[in-house]
Amino acid sequence: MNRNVTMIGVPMDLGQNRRGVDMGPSAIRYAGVLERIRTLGYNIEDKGDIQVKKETLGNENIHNLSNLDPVTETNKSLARTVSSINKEGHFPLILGGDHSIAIGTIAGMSGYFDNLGVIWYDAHGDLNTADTSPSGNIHGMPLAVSLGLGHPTLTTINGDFPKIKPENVIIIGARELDEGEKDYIRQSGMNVYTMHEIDRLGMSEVMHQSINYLKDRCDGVHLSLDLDGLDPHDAPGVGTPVLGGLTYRESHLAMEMLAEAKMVTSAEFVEVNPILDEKNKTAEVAVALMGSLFGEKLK
Ligand code: 6HN
Ligand code: MN
Ligand code: MN
Ligand code: MN
Repeated sequence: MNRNVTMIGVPMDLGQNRRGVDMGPSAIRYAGVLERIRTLGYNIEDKGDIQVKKETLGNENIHNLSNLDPVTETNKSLARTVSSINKEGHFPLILGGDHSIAIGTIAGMSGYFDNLGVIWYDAHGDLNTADTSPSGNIHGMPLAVSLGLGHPTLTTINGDFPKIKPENVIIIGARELDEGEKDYIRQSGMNVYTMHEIDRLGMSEVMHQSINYLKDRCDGVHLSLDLDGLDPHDAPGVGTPVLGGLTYRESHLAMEMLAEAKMVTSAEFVEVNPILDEKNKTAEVAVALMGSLFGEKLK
């Protein structure tokens, strides 16, 4: 993996309606992320936080899209920052914030790859558009937006084209999909390992298949890890917990196998909400998983 890592926090909580997830980057820093990754021999630099402009200009909910303006502005600036980290040849490590920030991260990455792969580690599909969303929360939409689906204000961030292709996406850990999301998955043929498949095959086989699949077709891979992919037992500090999730150990194994495969070119860890957490457990889990992703076991 790239030895030069640039870390950015995105204190965003406007993609959903539970306050506190904007403190995620601080909680992850406090849990010792810099030290953890530096110890593994990386040059990691913390570039601080992207500014989140909270003014909503009176447009709190346009077309079932809550806080569209500030979510758009923040993602534009994140996309620019991620793009410049790429230009420098560094690995972007993004700390959330709610999952709406994946819009900016992926938009910033996509220009550097012909076939960017995405591993979406999440209890949810985040494949809603304003038309299918039960909540109007943009954190339930970033994967759809990156595929070019949804409101043009979002899909045109960093260019008017789909940032990724459905066949280059693998969802891992899904167990709460809305009807519109299921329809999209069926018609696009997207690869989804729900908890059912993971129970049947085991995480080792799921990662083995995912890595082989992406290795053949992608020139870069972005890992978008929503902490609610884990079971709420192991990661309680999230806004939309869903029972029956991935364990701490399964998640480590997934990260370790990605480290061995040396294929990940950017990563984000999102949805850590310190207000809903037990001590700083979920942030600590995030940092431990980053340790594995950056090759702790290989040392
Ligand atoms: N996340 N599918 C639900 C919605 O409101 O669209 C939940 C989304 C959760 C999003 O956890 O990043
Ligand atoms: Mn450099
Ligand atoms: Mn989720
Ligand atoms: Mn998510």
